[in-house]
Amino acid sequence: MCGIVGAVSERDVQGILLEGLRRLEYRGYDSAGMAVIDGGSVTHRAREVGKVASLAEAIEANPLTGHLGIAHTRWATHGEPSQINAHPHMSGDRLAIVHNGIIENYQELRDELKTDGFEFTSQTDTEVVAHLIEQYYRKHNNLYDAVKAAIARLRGAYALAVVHADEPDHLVVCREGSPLVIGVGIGENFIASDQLALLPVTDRFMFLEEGDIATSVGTR
Ligand code: HGA
Repeated sequence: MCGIVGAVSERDVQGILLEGLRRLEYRGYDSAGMAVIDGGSVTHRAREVGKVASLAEAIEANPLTGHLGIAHTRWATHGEPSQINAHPHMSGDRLAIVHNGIIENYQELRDELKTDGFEFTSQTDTEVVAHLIEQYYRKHNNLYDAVKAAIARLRGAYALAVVHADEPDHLVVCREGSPLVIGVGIGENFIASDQLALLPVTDRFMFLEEGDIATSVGTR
């Protein structure tokens, strides 16, 4: 079972995300990854096959510094366990997404997006969602609206957390058939697939309901 953690905060989020992933390790996973948007609105990503400890080592060598980020532990359903299939998935170099669940109509969406010029680097159903959101972002120029438009096209189960370097205060999340919780802090907000991941940073939670979509706005 996969795990999702995300944070938008006045402080650096890398340590919060790593600790959240460690707390989700008990669920089982094959790879782990993180994407963080830095102060210059650049999206940085690290992904490793194996343990969260391997990801922690990679990040120690090359820190992902920033106030907005998402992280994931993956249990493969579409595509082998590998670095290129590990989450977060990106569309271009600015949009990043983590996903729990399965997109049933991913193949038809993949074919459509390929025709529209998107290039795929993984075998996952998740990368389809990344490109679909990017396609709608180009139209709406707003991440919340782009996610809303994209999920209307999805069949299946998902919890999603999405960030875009053009909107460095916005963490957009949604759920359908897979759990997601928002953790409320002071000057910061968090999201996770299991509140256990967020206990070191908050004890105030809002549980998303089926079909909910939310945007968390930082105070920077
Ligand atoms: N379908 C995605 C996420 C898998 C998942 O949620 N596993 O529990 C993938 O294969 O990467």
